[in-house]
Amino acid sequence: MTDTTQTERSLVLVKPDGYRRGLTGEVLRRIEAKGYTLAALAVLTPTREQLGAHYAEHDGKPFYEPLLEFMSSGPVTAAIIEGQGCVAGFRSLAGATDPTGAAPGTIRGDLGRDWGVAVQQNIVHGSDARESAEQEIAIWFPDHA
Ligand code: DAT
Ligand code: MG
Repeated sequence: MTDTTQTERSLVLVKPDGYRRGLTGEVLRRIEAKGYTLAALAVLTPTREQLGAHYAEHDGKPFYEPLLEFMSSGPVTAAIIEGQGCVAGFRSLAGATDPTGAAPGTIRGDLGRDWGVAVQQNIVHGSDARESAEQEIAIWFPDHA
């Protein structure tokens, strides 16, 4: 079980589709409304190097190249969020990977849909474990690693 006595961090990205659609504020609003703290915030267009490190686990999969192409197509908003249980908590706020079937009430369920590219444009990324969160923070916010 998660150790709830220890504050943890997670790495959130509002992906290029979310940024382009002006949904950064809505995503940050939901994070703050849940009670998590914004510890760092940046708008940047990801480099190939950052994306290669961030999505290393998917290297070789059929969707890897299109994913990197999409993720480098424009600015993203990157955030470090903080709070007990925030890694699992943000995954819960984000909803299932495929926005078509993601539950209503979640970011992906309320705001995402299939735009002809299946699950690719699903608005947000959130770390899936404490360890990956710390690895991802080092990629996007080396000053906060
Ligand atoms: P998540 O973002 O929910 O952690 P993931 O780590 O399995 O999901 O995949 C990373 C991203 O890659 C995901 O947000 C969208 C894209 N992706 C995953 N599976 C895909 C698929 N079958 N086809 C196209 N894109 C996919
Ligand atoms: Mg993932």
